[in-house]
Amino acid sequence: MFELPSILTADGLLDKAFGRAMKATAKGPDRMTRARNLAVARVGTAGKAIESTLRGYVKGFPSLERLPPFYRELVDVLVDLGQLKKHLGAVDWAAQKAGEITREYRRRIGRGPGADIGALRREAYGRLSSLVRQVSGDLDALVEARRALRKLPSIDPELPTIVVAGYPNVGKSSFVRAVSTGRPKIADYPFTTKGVSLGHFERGVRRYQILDTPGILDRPMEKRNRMERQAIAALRHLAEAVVFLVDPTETCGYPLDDQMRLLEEVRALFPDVPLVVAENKADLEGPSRGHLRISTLTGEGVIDVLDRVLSTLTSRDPAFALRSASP
Ligand SMILES: Nc1nc2c(ncn2[C@@H]2O[C@H](COP(=O)(O)OP(=O)(O)OP(=O)(O)O)[C@@H](O)[C@H]2O)c(=O)[nH]1
Ligand SMILES: [Mg+2]
Repeated sequence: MFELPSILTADGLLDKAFGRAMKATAKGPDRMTRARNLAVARVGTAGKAIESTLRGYVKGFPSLERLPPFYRELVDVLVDLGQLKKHLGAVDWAAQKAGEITREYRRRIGRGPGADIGALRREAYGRLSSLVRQVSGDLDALVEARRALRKLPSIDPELPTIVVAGYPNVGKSSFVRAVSTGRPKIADYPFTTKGVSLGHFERGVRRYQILDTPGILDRPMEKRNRMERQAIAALRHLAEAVVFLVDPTETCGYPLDDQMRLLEEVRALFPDVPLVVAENKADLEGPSRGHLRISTLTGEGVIDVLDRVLSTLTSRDPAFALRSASP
């Protein structure tokens, strides 16, 4: 989703800056002047590399204030907005400081005879190194944040969005795989899905996006982990309709009663979002609470769920009903 700059560690950045400085050249009428000019050029090259690289990192991060609400909440869940701002602030400060150090030493080395060129050059390198090392933890945090943000799917605000939600291990990813281009991982343990992911499908002339989400447990919001909170964010900000899957066979490892309590919570939290409940794993023995019975394994009922979801979308948007009726 986000085009973010790739970020060097403190050591990587210092290697790059001093490596460039090594290649600097200088001219001058005599040996002394050439040596002085070379030292000025080296400090300038290293300092500017550090300053501009660090500034690029700060600029390259999306302006967090202007993110759409879904991404804002997700960034907060994944990397903590407050912390991220602090790290970016520290890196910005270091960029400015690098500029100051560079200017100071270029001036002092260039001042002319009497200056100990070698010692000043080493001092400048030393100060630039310790400056970059000072923000080493901040750089590491940006590397982490970038890794998390790059994985976020690109939601198209123009397309109708269906969110698949429910307890862990009930077959949400299997459902998304069965009906869309999405290829989420499926496995027989809870929290296989660790973040939201996107699939697309077409019906007639219309294109839809469908989101797979991590499982949610029936427990207080403040106890919910990072994975559950991403699912809640998708329901809150993106869902125009919800497919809520339950597993009455309880082979998912969770009692059906707990799953039904989560269903009631989701209904209560998002009363305006149409929701279709389906009982998955109908190929196995299990009780029914009277909802649509489906099996993502055999394909039974899967299309019926989609039909029902799409009809709720259509009935809520008369303009859309007209649009999709005309060829
Ligand atoms: N028998 C049967 N097993 C199913 C069916 N649908 C899914 N499964 C199995 O249930 C397990 C969980 O499936 P997933 O699709 O990974 O479930 P999920 O809800 O995405 O799980 P998390 O991402 O961990 O929350 C896997 O072993 C699937 O093969 C079904 O219709 N019948
Ligand atoms: Mg899954």
